Amino acid sequence: MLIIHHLGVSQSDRIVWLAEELGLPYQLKWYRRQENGLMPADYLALHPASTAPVITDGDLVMAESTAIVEYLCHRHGGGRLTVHPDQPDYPHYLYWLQFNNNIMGLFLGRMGLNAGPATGPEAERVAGLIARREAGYYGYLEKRLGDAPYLGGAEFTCADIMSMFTLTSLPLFGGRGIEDLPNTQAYVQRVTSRPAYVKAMALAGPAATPPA
Ligand SMILES: N[C@@H](CCC(=O)N[C@@H](CS)C(=O)NCC(=O)O)C(=O)O
Repeated sequence: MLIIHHLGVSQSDRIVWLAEELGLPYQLKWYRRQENGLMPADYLALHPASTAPVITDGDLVMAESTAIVEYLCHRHGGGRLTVHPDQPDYPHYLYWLQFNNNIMGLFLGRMGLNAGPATGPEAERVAGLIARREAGYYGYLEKRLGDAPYLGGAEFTCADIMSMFTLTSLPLFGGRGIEDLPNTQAYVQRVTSRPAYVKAMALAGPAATPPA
Protein backbone atom coordinates (compact mmCIF):
# COMPACT_ATOMS: atom_id res chain seq x y z
CA MET A 1 0.00 0.00 0.00
CA LEU A 2 1.24 3.45 -0.92
CA ILE A 3 1.63 5.70 2.13
CA ILE A 4 1.89 9.45 1.59
CA HIS A 5 3.69 11.02 4.55
CA HIS A 6 2.21 14.49 4.65
CA LEU A 7 3.87 17.29 6.59
CA GLY A 8 1.23 19.88 7.47
CA VAL A 9 1.36 22.88 5.13
CA SER A 10 4.03 21.70 2.79
CA GLN A 11 4.71 20.62 -0.74
CA SER A 12 3.66 17.08 0.15
CA ASP A 13 0.05 18.08 -0.61
CA ARG A 14 0.91 17.72 -4.31
CA ILE A 15 1.44 13.98 -3.89
CA VAL A 16 -2.05 13.64 -2.42
CA TRP A 17 -3.31 15.59 -5.43
CA LEU A 18 -1.46 13.29 -7.84
CA ALA A 19 -2.84 10.16 -6.15
CA GLU A 20 -6.35 11.60 -6.48
CA GLU A 21 -5.78 12.45 -10.17
CA LEU A 22 -4.56 8.93 -10.88
CA GLY A 23 -7.21 7.28 -8.68
CA LEU A 24 -4.54 5.40 -6.72
CA PRO A 25 -5.38 3.76 -3.40
CA TYR A 26 -3.24 5.30 -0.66
CA GLN A 27 -2.99 5.96 3.04
CA LEU A 28 -2.50 9.54 4.15
CA LYS A 29 -0.31 9.94 7.22
CA TRP A 30 -0.23 13.45 8.74
CA TYR A 31 2.66 14.97 10.62
CA ARG A 32 2.37 18.29 12.39
CA ARG A 33 5.21 20.78 12.41
CA GLN A 34 6.88 21.68 15.69
CA GLU A 35 6.12 25.05 17.25
CA ASN A 36 9.21 26.53 15.58
CA GLY A 37 7.82 25.50 12.17
CA LEU A 38 10.33 22.72 11.55
CA MET A 39 9.44 19.12 10.86
CA PRO A 40 8.95 16.74 13.80
CA ALA A 41 11.42 14.00 14.75
CA ASP A 42 9.27 11.19 13.32
CA TYR A 43 9.27 12.89 9.91
CA LEU A 44 13.03 13.51 10.08
CA ALA A 45 13.50 9.80 10.72
CA LEU A 46 11.72 8.78 7.52
CA HIS A 47 14.46 9.62 5.00
CA PRO A 48 18.11 10.76 5.17
CA ALA A 49 17.35 13.87 3.08
CA SER A 50 14.88 15.14 5.72
CA THR A 51 12.55 16.83 3.25
CA ALA A 52 8.82 16.57 2.66
CA PRO A 53 7.27 14.87 0.73
CA VAL A 54 8.20 11.29 1.49
CA ILE A 55 6.31 8.22 0.29
CA THR A 56 6.63 4.60 1.25
CA ASP A 57 5.59 1.95 -1.23
CA GLY A 58 6.27 -1.51 0.16
CA ASP A 59 9.96 -1.50 1.08
CA LEU A 60 10.68 1.67 -0.87
CA VAL A 61 11.13 4.96 0.99
CA MET A 62 11.33 7.84 -1.45
CA ALA A 63 11.80 11.62 -1.18
CA GLU A 64 11.89 14.49 -3.72
CA SER A 65 8.62 15.48 -5.36
CA THR A 66 9.74 15.48 -8.97
CA ALA A 67 11.10 11.97 -8.60
CA ILE A 68 8.01 10.81 -6.70
CA VAL A 69 5.52 12.08 -9.28
CA GLU A 70 7.38 10.44 -12.16
CA TYR A 71 7.72 7.23 -10.15
CA LEU A 72 4.02 7.04 -9.28
CA CYS A 73 2.87 7.85 -12.81
CA HIS A 74 5.11 5.28 -14.44
CA ARG A 75 5.06 2.53 -11.81
CA HIS A 76 1.37 2.78 -10.88
CA GLY A 77 -0.34 5.07 -13.40
CA GLY A 78 0.55 3.55 -16.77
CA GLY A 79 2.46 6.71 -17.72
CA ARG A 80 -0.61 8.94 -17.41
CA LEU A 81 0.03 12.65 -16.67
CA THR A 82 3.52 12.46 -18.17
CA VAL A 83 4.80 13.38 -21.64
CA HIS A 84 6.59 10.63 -23.51
CA PRO A 85 10.05 11.39 -25.01
CA ASP A 86 8.62 10.80 -28.51
CA GLN A 87 6.14 13.67 -28.14
CA PRO A 88 6.97 17.21 -29.36
CA ASP A 89 6.19 18.76 -25.98
CA TYR A 90 8.62 16.52 -24.10
CA PRO A 91 11.30 19.25 -23.71
CA HIS A 92 8.66 21.64 -22.34
CA TYR A 93 7.48 18.99 -19.92
CA LEU A 94 11.02 18.45 -18.62
CA TYR A 95 11.64 22.19 -18.25
CA TRP A 96 8.44 22.87 -16.32
CA LEU A 97 8.92 19.95 -13.98
CA GLN A 98 11.83 22.01 -12.58
CA PHE A 99 10.04 25.36 -12.23
CA ASN A 100 9.08 24.72 -8.61
CA ASN A 101 12.61 23.88 -7.52
CA ASN A 102 13.96 27.00 -9.24
CA ILE A 103 11.47 29.21 -7.45
CA MET A 104 12.03 27.50 -4.11
CA GLY A 105 15.76 28.20 -4.47
CA LEU A 106 15.05 31.90 -4.94
CA PHE A 107 12.58 31.88 -2.05
CA LEU A 108 15.15 30.38 0.31
CA GLY A 109 17.78 32.84 -0.95
CA ARG A 110 15.46 35.73 -0.18
CA MET A 111 14.76 34.29 3.29
CA GLY A 112 18.51 34.23 3.89
CA LEU A 113 18.86 37.86 2.78
CA ASN A 114 15.97 38.95 5.00
CA ALA A 115 17.52 37.17 7.99
CA GLY A 116 20.85 39.02 7.85
CA PRO A 117 22.04 42.63 7.62
CA ALA A 118 20.82 43.31 4.08
CA THR A 119 23.19 46.15 3.26
CA GLY A 120 26.48 46.48 1.44
CA PRO A 121 27.61 45.53 -2.07
CA GLU A 122 27.40 41.75 -1.56
CA ALA A 123 23.81 41.89 -0.28
CA GLU A 124 22.93 44.19 -3.20
CA ARG A 125 24.56 41.85 -5.70
CA VAL A 126 22.65 38.83 -4.36
CA ALA A 127 19.37 40.79 -4.16
CA GLY A 128 19.86 41.92 -7.77
CA LEU A 129 20.62 38.38 -8.89
CA ILE A 130 17.49 37.03 -7.19
CA ALA A 131 15.32 39.79 -8.70
CA ARG A 132 16.71 39.20 -12.20
CA ARG A 133 16.20 35.45 -12.03
CA GLU A 134 12.71 35.81 -10.58
CA ALA A 135 11.74 38.19 -13.41
CA GLY A 136 13.11 35.70 -15.94
CA TYR A 137 11.31 32.67 -14.51
CA TYR A 138 7.94 34.38 -14.12
CA GLY A 139 8.22 36.19 -17.46
CA TYR A 140 8.80 32.87 -19.18
CA LEU A 141 5.91 31.29 -17.24
CA GLU A 142 3.52 34.00 -18.42
CA LYS A 143 4.74 33.60 -22.01
CA ARG A 144 4.40 29.81 -21.91
CA LEU A 145 0.82 30.07 -20.68
CA GLY A 146 0.04 32.40 -23.58
CA ASP A 147 1.32 29.71 -25.96
CA ALA A 148 -0.21 26.58 -24.36
CA PRO A 149 -3.08 25.88 -21.94
CA TYR A 150 -0.88 23.74 -19.69
CA LEU A 151 2.84 23.84 -18.93
CA GLY A 152 3.47 20.47 -20.58
CA GLY A 153 1.40 21.39 -23.68
CA ALA A 154 -2.20 20.69 -24.62
CA GLU A 155 -2.87 18.33 -21.72
CA PHE A 156 -2.71 18.61 -17.94
CA THR A 157 0.41 16.80 -16.64
CA CYS A 158 2.72 16.45 -13.65
CA ALA A 159 4.42 19.69 -14.75
CA ASP A 160 1.23 21.44 -13.59
CA ILE A 161 1.06 19.41 -10.38
CA MET A 162 4.67 20.30 -9.62
CA SER A 163 4.17 24.03 -10.22
CA MET A 164 0.92 24.82 -8.45
CA PHE A 165 2.27 25.01 -4.86
CA THR A 166 4.61 27.79 -5.98
CA LEU A 167 1.73 29.77 -7.48
CA THR A 168 -0.87 29.25 -4.74
CA SER A 169 0.77 28.42 -1.38
CA LEU A 170 4.17 30.13 -1.56
CA PRO A 171 2.65 33.65 -1.77
CA LEU A 172 1.01 32.89 1.61
CA PHE A 173 4.54 32.84 3.06
CA GLY A 174 5.95 35.88 1.29
CA GLY A 175 6.64 34.34 -2.13
CA ARG A 176 5.98 36.28 -5.33
CA GLY A 177 2.29 36.67 -6.21
CA ILE A 178 0.78 36.39 -9.70
CA GLU A 179 -1.54 39.44 -9.67
CA ASP A 180 0.29 41.01 -12.62
CA LEU A 181 0.29 37.80 -14.72
CA PRO A 182 -3.10 37.38 -16.47
CA ASN A 183 -2.29 34.16 -18.36
CA THR A 184 -0.98 32.62 -15.16
CA GLN A 185 -4.01 33.72 -13.17
CA ALA A 186 -6.40 32.15 -15.70
CA TYR A 187 -4.30 28.98 -15.67
CA VAL A 188 -4.33 28.74 -11.87
CA GLN A 189 -8.10 29.19 -11.91
CA ARG A 190 -8.46 26.41 -14.50
CA VAL A 191 -6.21 23.95 -12.71
CA THR A 192 -7.39 24.57 -9.15
CA SER A 193 -11.00 23.86 -10.17
CA ARG A 194 -10.15 20.24 -11.03
CA PRO A 195 -12.11 17.89 -8.74
CA ALA A 196 -8.97 15.98 -7.71
CA TYR A 197 -7.27 19.24 -6.68
CA VAL A 198 -10.29 20.37 -4.69
CA LYS A 199 -10.47 17.01 -2.91
CA ALA A 200 -6.72 16.87 -2.21
CA MET A 201 -6.65 20.40 -0.79
CA ALA A 202 -9.62 19.57 1.46
CA LEU A 203 -7.64 16.58 2.75
CA ALA A 204 -4.12 18.03 2.92
CA GLY A 205 -3.95 21.62 1.64
CA PRO A 206 -2.84 24.65 3.64
CA ALA A 207 -6.34 25.16 5.08
CA ALA A 208 -7.05 21.46 5.79
CA THR A 209 -7.65 20.34 9.36
CA PRO A 210 -5.26 17.62 10.54
CA PRO A 211 -6.98 14.52 11.92
CA ALA A 212 -7.45 14.61 15.72
N1 LIG B 1 12.89 19.75 -3.77
C1 LIG B 1 12.24 19.17 -2.63
C2 LIG B 1 11.93 20.26 -1.65
C3 LIG B 1 11.36 19.73 -0.40
C4 LIG B 1 11.19 20.78 0.67
O1 LIG B 1 11.94 21.76 0.77
N2 LIG B 1 10.19 20.55 1.52
C5 LIG B 1 9.94 21.40 2.64
C6 LIG B 1 8.43 21.50 2.87
S1 LIG B 1 7.65 22.51 1.67
C7 LIG B 1 10.49 20.80 3.90
O2 LIG B 1 10.88 19.67 3.92
N3 LIG B 1 10.45 21.62 4.97
C8 LIG B 1 10.57 21.19 6.32
C9 LIG B 1 11.89 21.40 6.95
O3 LIG B 1 12.87 21.63 6.24
O4 LIG B 1 11.94 21.34 8.20
C10 LIG B 1 10.96 18.43 -3.07
O5 LIG B 1 10.30 18.90 -4.00
O6 LIG B 1 10.67 17.37 -2.54
